[in-house]
Amino acid sequence: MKTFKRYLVTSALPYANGPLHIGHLAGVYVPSDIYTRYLRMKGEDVISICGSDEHGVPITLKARNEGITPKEVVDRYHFLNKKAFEDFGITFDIYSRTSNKIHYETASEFFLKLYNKGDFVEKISEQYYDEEAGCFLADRYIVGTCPHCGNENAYGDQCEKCGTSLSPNELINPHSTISGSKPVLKETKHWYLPLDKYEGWLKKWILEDHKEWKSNVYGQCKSWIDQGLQPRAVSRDLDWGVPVPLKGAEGKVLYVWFDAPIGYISATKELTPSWEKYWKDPETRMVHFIGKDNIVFHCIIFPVMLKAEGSFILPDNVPANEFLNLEGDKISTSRNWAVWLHEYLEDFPGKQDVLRYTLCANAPETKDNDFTWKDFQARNNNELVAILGNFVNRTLVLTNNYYHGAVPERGATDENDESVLAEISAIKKNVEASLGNFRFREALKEAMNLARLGNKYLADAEPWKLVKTNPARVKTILNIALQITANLAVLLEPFLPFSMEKLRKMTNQGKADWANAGRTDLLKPGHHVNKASLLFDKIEDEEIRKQIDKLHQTKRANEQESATILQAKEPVSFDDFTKVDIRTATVLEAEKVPRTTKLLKLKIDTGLDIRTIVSGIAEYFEPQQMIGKQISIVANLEPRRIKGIESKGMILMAEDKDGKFVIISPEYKVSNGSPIK
Ligand code: B3M
Ligand code: ZN
Repeated sequence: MKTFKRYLVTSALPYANGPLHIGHLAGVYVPSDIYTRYLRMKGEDVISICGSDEHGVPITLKARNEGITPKEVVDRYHFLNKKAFEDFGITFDIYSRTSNKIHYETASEFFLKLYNKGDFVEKISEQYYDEEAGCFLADRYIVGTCPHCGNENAYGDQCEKCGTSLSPNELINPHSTISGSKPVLKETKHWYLPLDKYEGWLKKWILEDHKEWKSNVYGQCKSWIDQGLQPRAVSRDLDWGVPVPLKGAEGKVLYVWFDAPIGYISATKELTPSWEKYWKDPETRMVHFIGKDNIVFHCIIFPVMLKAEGSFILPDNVPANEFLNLEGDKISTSRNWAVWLHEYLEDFPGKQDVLRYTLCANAPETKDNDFTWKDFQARNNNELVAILGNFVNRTLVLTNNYYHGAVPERGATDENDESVLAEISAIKKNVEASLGNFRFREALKEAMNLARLGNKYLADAEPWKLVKTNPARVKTILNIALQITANLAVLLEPFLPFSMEKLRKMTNQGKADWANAGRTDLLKPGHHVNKASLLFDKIEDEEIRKQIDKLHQTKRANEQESATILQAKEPVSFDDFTKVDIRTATVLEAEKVPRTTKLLKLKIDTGLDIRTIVSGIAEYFEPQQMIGKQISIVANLEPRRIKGIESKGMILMAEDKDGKFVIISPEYKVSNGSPIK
C-alpha cells in the first residue's frame, strides 16, 4: 500500500440554513473525527478542514420566508453549528465559512484560471425569467410538475418525491416561487464545465485506479459515467454568491456547487501559510468525508475542476456514507423529524460520547440505517455501562483496595494469561486495519472486544475470591487487567474522546499515543492510579420515554398540519368525472427502471391491450410483489415519456399523511378492463 507524508481530511461543508442533527454526525462528522483523531494519535501530519456552506438558493429562500437577509441566516447557523461541533468533540483544525473574503478571492481566481485557459464552454440559452420580480429563476426559485412522477411541487433542480434531478425547462406548468407568476423564457449567458471531455479520464481514474473505493461510492460513479456526462453550468443568475469575475457578468454568481468545494482550499489557506503542501504535493493523501447525496460532486465534478486547474492533487478516497433514519422515518428538517444536537445536549448533558458511540456502532456505512431511542438506551446500558464501564471500574477499585492504587507486579503467567496478553496486540492490529479501510463500526466493535475480553478475564479469574488464599496470583491478574484498561484508554480515544480522557486521568496515563497501543507494559509496576469514578451511567426508561413522546408530538403536529393542507378539491360535473376511464388491470411483468430509485416499469394487461406503465412505486414495492397483482388504472391518460419509456396510463394509489402508500386493488379478482365507476 502507498504510504503518505501527510493527510488532508475534509468533511462536507454543512449549509448554514439550519441546525445540525444526528444524521449529520453519523454520516460525515463522527467518522471524519475518528479518522483524524486516529491519525493525530499516530503522530501523522494531518489537518481536518470544514466550515459553513453559505451560498445556494435554500439560504436565500429561507431569508425571504423569514423576512431577513441571507447574511443574517448564515450568521445565525454558522455560529450555532460551529458550537455544536465543538460541543461534540469534533476536532476540526478550522471551521471556516464560504462568505469569507479569502474564499471569494480563491473561488474567483479558480474560475478565472479555467476561464483563461479556455476550459469552459460559454453558452447562451433560454431560461425562465420572472417578469414581476424582474429576475431569472434558478434552481429552487421555480417549481412545477415533475415530468417523471407528477409531483406538483418539484423544484427546478430536483424532484424531491421521485429523486430525479431536473432542469427548470423540464417542469410542466412552471411557476415562480417569488411571485407565483408564470415565467417567460429569456436569453442568458452561462459558463459550462465540459464534463463530457473528461469521461475517458474519469473512467481510468475512478473505475480502474480506484477500485478500492466503497462499493456505494464506486457504484454511483460508475452509473454516472456509464450514462454519459454532460457539460454542467457553473454559474447562475442570482444575487447571492461569489460574483462571476468577468466584465459583463453582472447579476451572475458562481453555482454553489462550484464554489463550495473550493471552500476546502480557502479554509486551508486561512488555516496555514503552508497550505500548498496539503493541496499540491502528491505525497499528501486527500480524503473527503461526505453523505451519499454529495457523491457526484466530490467524485466527478470537483475532481474535474481540480484536474482542469492542473496544479492540485485529487482525492485518494471518498468514504461516503448512506443515510440515517430516525425511528423508521426519513430525517426531515421541514417536518422537524430529527434529533437536534443542541437539544440532545440539553436533555443529556455530558453524554456526548454516548451519542458518538451509538452513531458509530450503528453507522449507515453500507446501507441506510435507523436510529431508535431504544437502541440508544441499550447501547448505553448494555455496552458502555455493563461492559466497558464495569470492567474499568472493577479493575481500578480492586487496585485501590488491594494495593492503594499502585500497579502490582506481574508474576508467573499461565496459558490463559498469555493468550489474553497476546489478544491485546491482535485487537490493536484489527482496529488499525478497520480504521485504515474506513470501517468505523467494525473498528469500534473490535476495540470494545478488548473490554469484553477484560470483563471475561476478571469474571473467570475471580481475584476477589483468591485474594486471601493466593495473593501473588491476584497481583498478576490485576496487572493484566490494568494493561487492558490502559490499552482501552488508547484504542477507544478516537471514538469516545471525553470518556477516555477521563479514564486516562484515572490511570495517570498522560496523552493518548497510538504507538502505545498493543503494549502489555503500559502501566509499570508501582505506577499509581487514581480513585475510580463512573465513566457511564445507566439511562432510565423514563428518559427514553420522554424522547419518544417528543417525537410523537412532532408526528401529531405534522398530521394536523397536513390535514389542513389536504383541502377538498373543487366540485366537478358528473360528465367530467365519466371522462376519466378507470379500469381494472393485472400486472404481468415488473422491473426497476435502471438508474432510478423510485420507478418501476410494469407491463400490464388492461383487458383492452397489453401496455407499459411507469410508476413511482419502486420504494414501496419490489418488482416481484407486483407481478400478478390486480390493480386499478386510469386507462385514458395521455401517454408520457418517462426516462425514455412511453408510459400509457396511471396506477391508482392512496398515500396517507405519514407518506404510506397502498395500491388500490379490487376486493376480488374480476376480469381485466372492468370499468370502475
Ligand atoms: N453543502 C452539504 C449538503 O449537501 C453541502 C456540502 C458541500 S461540500 C463542498 O447538505
Ligand atoms: Zn418526480
